[in-house]
Amino acid sequence: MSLTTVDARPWIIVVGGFLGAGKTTLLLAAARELKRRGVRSAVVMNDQGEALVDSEYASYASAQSIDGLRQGEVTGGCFCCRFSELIGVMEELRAFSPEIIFAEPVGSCTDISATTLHPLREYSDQYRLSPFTVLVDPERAREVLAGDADTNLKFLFEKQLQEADVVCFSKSDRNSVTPSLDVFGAGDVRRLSAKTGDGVAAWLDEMLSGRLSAGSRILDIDYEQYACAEAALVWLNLEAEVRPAVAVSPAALLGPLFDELDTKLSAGGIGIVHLKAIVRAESGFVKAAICANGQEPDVEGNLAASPAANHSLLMNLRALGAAPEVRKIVEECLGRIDGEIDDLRISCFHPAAPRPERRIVGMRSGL
Ligand SMILES: Nc1nc2c(ncn2[C@@H]2O[C@H](COP(=O)(O)OP(=O)(O)OP(=O)(O)O)[C@@H](O)[C@H]2O)c(=O)[nH]1
Ligand SMILES: [Mg+2]
Repeated sequence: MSLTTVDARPWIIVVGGFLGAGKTTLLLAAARELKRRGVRSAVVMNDQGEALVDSEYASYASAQSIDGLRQGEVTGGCFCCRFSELIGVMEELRAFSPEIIFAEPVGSCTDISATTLHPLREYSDQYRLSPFTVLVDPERAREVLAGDADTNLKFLFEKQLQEADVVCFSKSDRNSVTPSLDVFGAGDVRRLSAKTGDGVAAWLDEMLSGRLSAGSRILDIDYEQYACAEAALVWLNLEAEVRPAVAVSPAALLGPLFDELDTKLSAGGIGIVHLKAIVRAESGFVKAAICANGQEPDVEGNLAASPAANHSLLMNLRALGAAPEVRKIVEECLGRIDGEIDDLRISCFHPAAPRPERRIVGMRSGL
C-alpha cells in the first residue's frame, strides 16, 4: 500500500501587472515550458470588453506550439466584479484536467488579493493557489519613478505593486538595468524575459514550490479614487472584416494602420497605454503592439504571408483620453483604408467603477 497520495487539484497561478507589462506573453511562455515538461495547462483571460486580442493570440500560440492549451474568458468586467463567472469558467476548464490554470486579470485592476485571491482560497478543496505575481515593465517603472507618469496611472501601478506576493520585472532581454522598487516595498524582485525564456522556468518553479503564500498583502484602498483612476482610461475594442481594394498581406494592412493610429492619437494628445491588434487572413496572421506613443511596434506572426483579399481585424486600445475623441480618431484611421470594411463592431468606453462581488474585509469608501 502506498502512503503517498497524488494531489489532483490544479494550481491556479494569477499573474497581474499594469497594461502591457507582458502578462499574456509570460503565461504563454510558461504554458510552453509546461508543455515541454508534459504538464497540461489552461489560461483564463479577462477584460472589461469583448473581442480580446489576447485570446485570439493565445489561440495562435496554442495552435503553433502549445498544442492542448485550453482557454477560457471572463469578459465585460474584471475578475473581482465577476468572481462567480471566474469560478464557472475554471470549473469548465477542469473538464480537460489541466494541472495548471493561469489567470490574467485586467491590467488596470488592483485589489486582486482581497477580492479574488482570498475568495479563491475558499475553494482549497478543488484548487491549489500559487502566490500572486505582479509583473512590471521596467520602462513603465522608470516612468512612474521619474514622476513622468499620469497620476491615475501612477496610482494603479503603485497599488498593484503594494499587493503583490511576488514582484517580477518583465522584458529583461531589453532592460539589462532595472530601477529599484524599494519605494513600493517590493522586496526581492525577480527578472525574466518571456521573449527569450530567460527566468521563466525559475519563476514557474517558485510559483509551484508551495514556499510562498497567496494573498499575503491586502491593500488599504479608497474605492472612489480607484474608480476615478480606472475611469481616466479609455477602452476601445474593435472587430471588422476588411477587403482591401488590392490584395495585401496582413502585415501590409496592419503596418500603415498602426502608424496612422499612433500619429493621430499622439497629435490629439491621447496617451497610448497599450495598443494591440491582430490581422488574420487565409495566408497567415500578424500581431502588432505598442505600449506608448511613438514606440516602434512589436510585431509577431507571419510577416511573409502572401497577399489576401479578405482580412479579419481585431484591435484593443487602452489609452488616456476621452472616449468620443478616441473613437473618432480610430474611425478616421479605419476610413483611410483603401477598400471595404464590413461587420464593424466598436465598443469604446471608460471602465465602470469596480464593484467586487466579494472582499475579505470591507471597502473603505465608495461601496
Ligand atoms: N522584448 C520583450 N517584449 C516583451 C516581453 N514580454 C512581452 N513583451 C511585449 O510587450 C508587449 C505587451 O505584452 P503583453 O503580453 O501583451 O502584455 P499584457 O500585460 O498581457 O498586456 P494587457 O493584457 O494589455 O494588460 C507586447 O508587444 C509583447 O510582445 C519580453 O520578455 N521581452
Ligand atoms: Mg494581456
